[in-house]
Amino acid sequence: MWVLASYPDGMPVESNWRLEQSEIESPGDRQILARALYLSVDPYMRGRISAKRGYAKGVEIGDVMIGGGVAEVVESRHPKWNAGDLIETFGFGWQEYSILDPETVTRVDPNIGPPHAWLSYIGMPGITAWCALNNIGKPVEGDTVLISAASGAVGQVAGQLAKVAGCRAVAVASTDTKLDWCRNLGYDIGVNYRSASDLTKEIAKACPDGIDIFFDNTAGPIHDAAMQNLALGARVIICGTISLADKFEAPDIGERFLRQILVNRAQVSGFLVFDHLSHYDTARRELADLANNGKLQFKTDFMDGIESMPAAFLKLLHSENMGKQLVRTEFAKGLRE
Ligand code: NAP
Ligand code: FER
Repeated sequence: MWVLASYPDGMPVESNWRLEQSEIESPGDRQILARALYLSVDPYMRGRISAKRGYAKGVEIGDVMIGGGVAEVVESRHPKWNAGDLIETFGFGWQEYSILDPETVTRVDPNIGPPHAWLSYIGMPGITAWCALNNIGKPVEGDTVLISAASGAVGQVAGQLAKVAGCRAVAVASTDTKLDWCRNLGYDIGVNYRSASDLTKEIAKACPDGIDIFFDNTAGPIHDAAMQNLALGARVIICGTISLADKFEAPDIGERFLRQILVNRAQVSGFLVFDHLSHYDTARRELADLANNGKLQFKTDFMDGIESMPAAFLKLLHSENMGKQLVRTEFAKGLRE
């Protein structure tokens, strides 16, 4: 199991975690013991290991690192669960075995999608894309939707859902390879934020009628450039702030966009997927239908072995993942991917 060894000072590094061995314990009454098949690494984890954060859900030094996973039940002391059942839970932790309270887990039905997909396009990231776009963005046919981290777990789905809604989808990503993948997914055009000499102008060129929905996964300079290209009545979804990963503890100082918001009567909304629990089933069903009908493509980036957890997480913060980053354990051998 990986425990938090120290809080990061700026950008997290591998030595912020420590790999420890421990005995596999037995489940208590009405509990289950499960072994990991796939473990998820997600950008939100940066916030949970911030020394500054000090809020209840943060990870303490010496605690097992938090994280979601898809796992197989190996022992059950709960009447509704049997060895061999597959589960998905947000509360698995960076470890191979976990004792869980079944009230906190979702049953994985492999007929809806392959087990790993429950952590990606029919799991938290896909549901984030669905809820943020539909419930906050409220797309209208013909809208221009600009999406940052466009080739990532959330971005891939958001771009394709924008196209399903009849919108023009504009990708922002770090490399031309990622932008080529976005074009493959159906995005109309892409902007490489690293090679652009003037990002505000590049976005203006890609969005000649302005941005109706800005699906912001990054904050930082991409946010600054997009905010200067809003259309009348724009909806700005603040979904993620990953570009701040190396300065999480410092105030986010930069330009202000109150004039742009006022003049365009734009709405800026913070989004958290956990506020949308009542939409999870609908979102999952729609995403699974699209995928099963060949209308939703998705790339997953697998690393193997529990030892890879910190490295896999750091790939996200350094833009090195190609699609949803997961860690696969030896127990996942033979599963449909
Ligand atoms: P992801 O996009 O698969 O991976 C992270 C991506 O962030 C990287 O591949 C990289 O893409 C981009 N990135 C990293 N550093 C950056 C920087 N300095 N500037 C610009 N882009 C940078 O991860 P994900 O799971 O789909 O999450 C995407 C965003 O959604 C995150 O901000 C996450 O916190 C947010 N999210 C929010 C919720 C919620 O409920 N609010 C739920 C899930 C996810 P490039 O190669 O394009 O740079
Ligand atoms: C995320 C970014 C931020 C995320 C959650 C948060 C689930 C915020 C969590 C909190 O403050 O409770 O990607 O994904």
